[in-house]
Amino acid sequence: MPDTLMPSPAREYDAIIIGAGFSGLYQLHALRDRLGLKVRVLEAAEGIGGTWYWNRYPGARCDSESHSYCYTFSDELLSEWQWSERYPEHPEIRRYLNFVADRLDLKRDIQLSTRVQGASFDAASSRWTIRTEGGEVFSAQFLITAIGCLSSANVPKIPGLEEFRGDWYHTGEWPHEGVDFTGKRVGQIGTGSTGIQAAPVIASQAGHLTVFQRTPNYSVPAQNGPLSEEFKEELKRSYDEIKRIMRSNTNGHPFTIQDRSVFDLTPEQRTEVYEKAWQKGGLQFRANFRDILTSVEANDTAAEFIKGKIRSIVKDPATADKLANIDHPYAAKRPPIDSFYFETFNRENVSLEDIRADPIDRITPDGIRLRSGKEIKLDIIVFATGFDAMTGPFLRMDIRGRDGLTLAEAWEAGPRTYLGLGVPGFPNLFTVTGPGSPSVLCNMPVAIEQHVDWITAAIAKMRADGIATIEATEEATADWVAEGNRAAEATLLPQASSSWYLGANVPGKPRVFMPYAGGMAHYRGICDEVAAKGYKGFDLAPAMASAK
Ligand code: NA7
Repeated sequence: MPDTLMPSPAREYDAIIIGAGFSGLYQLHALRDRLGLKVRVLEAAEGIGGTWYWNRYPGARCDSESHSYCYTFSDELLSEWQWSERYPEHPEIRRYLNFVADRLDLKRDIQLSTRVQGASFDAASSRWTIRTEGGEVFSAQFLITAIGCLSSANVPKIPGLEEFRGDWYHTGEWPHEGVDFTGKRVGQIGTGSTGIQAAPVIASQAGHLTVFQRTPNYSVPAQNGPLSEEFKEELKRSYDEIKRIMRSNTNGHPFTIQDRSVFDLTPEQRTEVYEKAWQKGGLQFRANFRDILTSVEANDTAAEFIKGKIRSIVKDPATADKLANIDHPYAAKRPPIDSFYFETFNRENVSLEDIRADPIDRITPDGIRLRSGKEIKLDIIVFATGFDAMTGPFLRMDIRGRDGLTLAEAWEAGPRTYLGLGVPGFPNLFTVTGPGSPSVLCNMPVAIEQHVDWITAAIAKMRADGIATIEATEEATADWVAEGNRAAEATLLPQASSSWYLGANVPGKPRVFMPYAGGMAHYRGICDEVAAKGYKGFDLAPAMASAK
């Protein structure tokens, strides 16, 4: 290494955190302000916010309810911030994260516009060397990834894109100045949560919107709206109870899954329950029965109800057929919630192309041509095509553990972690909401707080006991991967063959169910037990013994 690239003393840290979204901000606060560590956050973007820095597409808002989509570790933060709507829109979430960063004086330790190119572990010093694309080098005992699960945009390699004469955008890298759709012919590829949020807003501005649908999707109305003063007052009174529910249930949301089977009710009673849930709106729809995600027969009742709704909303029967021709159980893919998505197809200026029946052949200079030869002329293409989820953000960096082992090699057949927190061969690397943890199956701030608290406690313990390295063992990792598969197989989640949970949306990606499906509360108990048993499943090595 040339001398100029040697880490200077000023660049020596106890911990380097990659990412300044929900995870990175809290991890910085926890390590710096609770443990007194010297910490730096490296963030690729020009501002903080993580997911919400990048996702500024029309209609982008969170599917978790605002009062649950925030930190709960500080009562002061909770009482000083007020959300305006049931589901927060992207600018409000950025305002919130900036409020937190200012309130906790975090920005002085966050280095923006700094993309990490790679990191390597040196067994002799038990430290990580972190390199940025700008050529800076940092050294730290701990490397903590707070890089988000959905931060690596997936732009499909459709032939001809480079010849397209119009403009194109990926929803996850949306221009800050916005896009003017007025009078434009817009093609939107993708009908996941993003596409379902974006289509109604784009349609309201565009000359014409064509939605290219590969896999039809369920959606339930969000029933979004401003929060009433009564609700805000009630919230103040009941926050302790809400926190308790969020931290003790399966999915980290402020509601519990009801302990009754679909078949405890008559068909008429069931329909009444679903109708009420539809009117109430939101992800809570799936929480009405305990067996929706475990029994195909139970799931069918919810699926049929939603398909019936689609047919009753969409006036053109052929379009309704295409939208309701859904091939997977309800909520086996991440279930979207929407504001007038199906209603959008009743507009004169909106059409739907079923690209499962007639796939995209190529992008032409003037639009998109389907295999049948039909060409749709377009001025703008919007890729609402999702992300290389969970592993993508890791593998676009060159992370090397012991003996030069790359993470790409270690994860060749899919991600292998212990608890989604550590990787064998990569000592002192902590992965906030990493693959193998509940992460995206949980309301994210709850999953993040649990991980940050666990990591912080582990580091505090290491410091107290003079431990230099912590490293997941191969054996514990193999057991955890098996447990992850068992937990997924106990649900209907793996049955959605096109799901990004399985990596199926990215050609060539190993098909492994990536998040832990055993439930957040259960997972929290496992993590607590691991810690209580002296970090069982991790090798802890004192300074001299850490160079294996
Ligand atoms: P998703 O849920 O991965 O959805 C992406 C959509 O794009 C989905 O309908 C895909 O169809 C479609 N897609 C992807 N690649 C292609 C190609 N090559 N051709 C046609 N259509 C394609 O991403 P989102 O951004 O909507 O949501 C991600 C998460 O963000 C969401 O689940 C929430 O957790 C928040 P497919 O289903 O693969 O057939």
